[in-house]
Amino acid sequence: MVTAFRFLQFSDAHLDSRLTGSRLAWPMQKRAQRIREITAAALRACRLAREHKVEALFIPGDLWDDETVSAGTIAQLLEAFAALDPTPVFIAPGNHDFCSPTSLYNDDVLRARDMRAWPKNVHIFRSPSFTTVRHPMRPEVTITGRAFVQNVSIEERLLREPIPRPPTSVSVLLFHGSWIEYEGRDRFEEGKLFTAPFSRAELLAQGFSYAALGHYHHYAEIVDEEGRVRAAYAGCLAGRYLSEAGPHFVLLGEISDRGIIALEKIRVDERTIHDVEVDVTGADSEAAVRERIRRRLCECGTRASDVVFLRLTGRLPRGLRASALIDRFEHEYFHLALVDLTRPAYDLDGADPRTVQGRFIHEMRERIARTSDPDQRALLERALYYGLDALIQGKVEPIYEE
Ligand SMILES: [Mn+2]
Repeated sequence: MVTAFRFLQFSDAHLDSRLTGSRLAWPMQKRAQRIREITAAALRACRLAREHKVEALFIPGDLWDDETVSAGTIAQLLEAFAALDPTPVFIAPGNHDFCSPTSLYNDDVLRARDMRAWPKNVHIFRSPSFTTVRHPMRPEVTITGRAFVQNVSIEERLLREPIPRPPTSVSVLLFHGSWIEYEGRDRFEEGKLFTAPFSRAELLAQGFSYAALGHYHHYAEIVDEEGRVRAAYAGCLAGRYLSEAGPHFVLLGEISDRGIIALEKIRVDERTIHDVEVDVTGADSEAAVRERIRRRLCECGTRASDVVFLRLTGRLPRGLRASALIDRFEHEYFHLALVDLTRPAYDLDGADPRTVQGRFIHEMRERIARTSDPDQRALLERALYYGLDALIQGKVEPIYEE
């Protein structure tokens, strides 16, 4: 029986990622602040490793975004890792922080930029093939990993064939890739690479004590037949996009020769992104609409430091504009983004069929009912409301576009 081995795991910090093109529509200043906060969260995670006296820090990839990461951020990271010496840090580069001759994992590149070299307590898995190293202080513990060497999708099933390694009582795998049974919200995100796919069965057949996984951005675990956790994605370090709504973690774990005996989730970011939908149908005044929004935000557990993505749906009383109703809420959060999907509460059923308006409603609703294509249907619905705006209010504004 070996003494339990303690580790800290985090991944997918995506340091200095741009945060542009997000549905959260970060204003420039808050975006800059958020980018700094994510770096601070990574440094806090490194401090946690020391506070909890772990024996290793495991980072299964996407530590930074290669195209945008600054020298200043890398310098802070290198200092934080060096401060952990002699505790080793193991890094398996992912698709966003791939390890190439021109990447920041190369000491020559750092030197050319007048930066310090990688600290000696950091082990980077630089080869695209699996290699295994022994823990410097715990020879009964092995760590196996590989590197992405460019940001391209790998179709090959890398975990299909057994990975050769010496027999030991505790074996850890660091792996960056797509677990095919993963169900988190970022799985089908636009632009998300499906890469180095593997199944639960393939991973379990490898027989590692534990696999620290990277690539997907929500916590997810793979459990064996005995109910023991055999692999986990810590998820991203801090939320940046709508698909990253919810809490994010660093993992503090303990492994014995029986496998994982403890795995604790620790938050290092004070903000949570919330995806909140409020149906305003039936709220017949400005005050009633506001009250409904307030109640829903409260139910969702939102706090002042959080980021809120607010979707308003349903029928809004005529003359009320959603954007005018939420100004008060905007100031209550670090950031609030509104998507107004409401339609005016026109009485579609009660329209008189002898009037132009009544015939227009009837004709448009028939066309909508005959359409099975969702895009065509959405277009016809918008046309119905633009037409009614013209007929009833005598004024048309482009307000029904998403
Ligand atoms: Mn990735």
